[in-house]
Amino acid sequence: MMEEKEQFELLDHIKLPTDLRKLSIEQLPELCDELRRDIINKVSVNPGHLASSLGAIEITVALHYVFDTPDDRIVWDVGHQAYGHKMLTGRREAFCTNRKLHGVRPFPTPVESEYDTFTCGHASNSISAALGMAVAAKKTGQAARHVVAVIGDGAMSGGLAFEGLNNVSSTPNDLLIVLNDNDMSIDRAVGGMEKYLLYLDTNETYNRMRFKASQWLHSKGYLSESRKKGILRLNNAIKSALSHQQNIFEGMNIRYFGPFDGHNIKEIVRVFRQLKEMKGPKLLHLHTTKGKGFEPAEKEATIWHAPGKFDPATGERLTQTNDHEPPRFQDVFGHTLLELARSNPKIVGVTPAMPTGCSMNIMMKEMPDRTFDVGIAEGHAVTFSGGMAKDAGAFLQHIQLVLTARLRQCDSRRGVTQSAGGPLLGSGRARGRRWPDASRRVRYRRAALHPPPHDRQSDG
Ligand SMILES: Cc1ncc(C[n+]2csc(CCOP(=O)(O)OP(=O)(O)O)c2C)c(N)n1
Repeated sequence: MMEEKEQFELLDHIKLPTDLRKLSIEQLPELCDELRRDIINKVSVNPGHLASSLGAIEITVALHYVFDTPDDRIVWDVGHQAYGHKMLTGRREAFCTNRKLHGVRPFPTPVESEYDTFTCGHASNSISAALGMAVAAKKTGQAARHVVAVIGDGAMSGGLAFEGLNNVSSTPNDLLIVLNDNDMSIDRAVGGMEKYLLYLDTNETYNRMRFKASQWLHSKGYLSESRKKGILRLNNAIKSALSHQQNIFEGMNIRYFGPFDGHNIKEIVRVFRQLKEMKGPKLLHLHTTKGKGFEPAEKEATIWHAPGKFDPATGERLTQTNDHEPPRFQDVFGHTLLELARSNPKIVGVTPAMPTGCSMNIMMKEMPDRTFDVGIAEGHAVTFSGGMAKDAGAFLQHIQLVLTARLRQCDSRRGVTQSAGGPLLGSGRARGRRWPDASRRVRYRRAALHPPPHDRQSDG
């Protein structure tokens, strides 16, 4: 299929965010539509991640509209939602080379652009990196610089994100954390944090009232920095009393705002402008739809996370069925795992947020009680498996991880396999040495795969 060269009234004139900032706020909804259509067209012929970028369009446009990028810093988490960001920051023409050798890289990286503030690829690191930048800005006399971390609800389930939040709460900084909450990881997001965010949504009226009240106090000059903390504490106490639950972010001295509609571009711009001027760490909770604006992706976000080629007009996926091709490594493993689990009741499956990507969904369907999606938490996945293996006498735990993300659990594996005594079996997917993004290259294969005793790993 030939790539369709659609003309765009606004987007065609935007080479860099400085062009975007010349538009009126009234023009932004149209720009968002154009950017969405352009991404859909381009990804349909040159496959990559789709649904996450479509869901983050308004956040992307609003950030570059309100903040003075690249001097202000936007730190993306994972980076698979940053196609809009790449298109608005000088890489639109070259985007047809996305994920190709020497082409545009799949995730943001400072090697490619000054607008890419940090190397992305693996989840949950944006808060830590952004906090480091916020502290560095103060140390280097650039106190006016704003730093924003953009993190998905899936990535927020990762331990590293919690470590970042913990440090944000105790280090003086003006960081803004944007929580892009679409209820999805690659598969449906899981875990206590996810349920907690859902609860926060249900307190929308309270949160809106509080935001308006704080705006009013601020405009009247009643909200001095010294008074803010006291008011925040009072707010928390009232909210906790009303809801019988503490706001986890505010409990950590990170001011919480939201949830707002993450597709209402005018509202997000307004909120960003207000938060930009606010001192201290704050978190803005935006509710978005993964795959927004492309019906098939909205309906089946997991498939459309990275759908391969497709027809943008009909939404039909153009998967090549070549009978001569060998089956995918992860599918062989998924079927084998199920077969083994049927004959050995001691086998369980543990996956850190990759049931579909690593084909553990095959076992999940038949044995939901013996499979565990633990969220984006590689270290936890391994240690949790070790605990089970030790006390439930399970001989074989099958943990599925993306190979390169396994580096996050190397240390855990050693401790676990020693105490569990029984074998752990891991499998993962990997890219080649020449893959255009460093986070997915298997340069560290040896470190990731070298097995401690009783630990067998394989990769494909
Ligand atoms: C450490 C690590 N584990 C697993 C992955 C695989 N992975 C890529 S994107 C993703 C889901 C991220 O969900 P979220 O942050 O909510 O973003 P969304 O796609 O929903 O916009 C996962 C699990 C990864 N990139 N890094």
